[in-house]
Amino acid sequence: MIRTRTICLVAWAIALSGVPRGRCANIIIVPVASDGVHTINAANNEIILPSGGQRITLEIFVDGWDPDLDGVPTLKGFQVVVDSSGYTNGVRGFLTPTLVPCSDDQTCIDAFGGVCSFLGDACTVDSDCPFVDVGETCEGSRCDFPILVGGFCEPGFMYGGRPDFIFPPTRNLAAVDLTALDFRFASTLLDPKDAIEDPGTRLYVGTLVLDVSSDAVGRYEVGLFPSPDSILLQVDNSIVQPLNARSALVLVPCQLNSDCADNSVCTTDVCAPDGTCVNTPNFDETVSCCDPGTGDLCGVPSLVPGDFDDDGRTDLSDFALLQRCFHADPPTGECANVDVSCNCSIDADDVAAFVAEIGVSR
Ligand SMILES: [Ca+2]
Ligand SMILES: [Ca+2]
Ligand SMILES: [Ca+2]
Ligand SMILES: [Ca+2]
Repeated sequence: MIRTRTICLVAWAIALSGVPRGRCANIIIVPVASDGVHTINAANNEIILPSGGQRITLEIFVDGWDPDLDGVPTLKGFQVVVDSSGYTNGVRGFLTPTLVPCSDDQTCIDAFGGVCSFLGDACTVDSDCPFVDVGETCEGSRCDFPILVGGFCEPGFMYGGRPDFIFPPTRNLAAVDLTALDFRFASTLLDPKDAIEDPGTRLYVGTLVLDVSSDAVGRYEVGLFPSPDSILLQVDNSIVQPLNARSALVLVPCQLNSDCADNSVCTTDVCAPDGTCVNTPNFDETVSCCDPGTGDLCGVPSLVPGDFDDDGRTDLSDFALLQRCFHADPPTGECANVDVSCNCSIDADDVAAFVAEIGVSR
């Protein structure tokens, strides 16, 4: 993410004269609404909720694929992939796609916005449109989640009827893949001659509806994967580079230090004046690890995480030691520095942490 931004800034710096400053291809997900009390800090791209238990709406936009606005290149397709890894980034609670039970599309339009009408390219036979009436067409969330089964309104959708929707609604092939939590929004124009000039403003590509759990405290991130997961496709089939991706933030501020409890006695939990939690280790991480349940100290951290034999590489010889030490709780002797997650237990979390370090040489 940071690397992408840097390239983008360099591109601006090179294109010094005659070019609108600060323009670059962007995808951004913006918090726009909540069904409860909230404020939106646009500068931080953050929605602030006094408490969890709310349904929030976020919208995805793209812009900037033609920085000098001279009509070249034009855009004929896109794919934007949501990064859900920050849905659990708070101290407690989580974000999750909103599930609204439904038996027809109108329920979903009522819940999430959009419009149903009897105009346009409506379905003509019942089997084509199990959740709407023959002759009806709906733009927005459909009663089609899980995909093709229905039962819930799609929590990720494109509302093609919006005036700022990127492509002419009847002249593009659009789909939102909701089969994984990293929702994937994609569309391509049916006729390349319709390719879109950069208007110099943000254009809408999709909507995401999330529930903030009632116990939520802390700051969560709703990310977008940069290139190559997300792409803007030019009419000549080349990909716009660089592509800057900007996340939305969801903050449920803490009120008390007890709001920041992280189930570890190895950290001191403080609610900072700005409503964010700070969980500071209360032991010296450079000399020992700590059991979060008891506070007992154990072992020693490896100088480089995963490089247990300290030869500068994290490789299979280190993995062999990790296998020998599995369930050595607390780790001692040759296992003393094998506790990658530093919680006085050698288990699956250490394997995951180790795998993340494989092949890293410093
Ligand atoms: Ca241009
Ligand atoms: Ca703690
Ligand atoms: Ca090693
Ligand atoms: Ca561990």
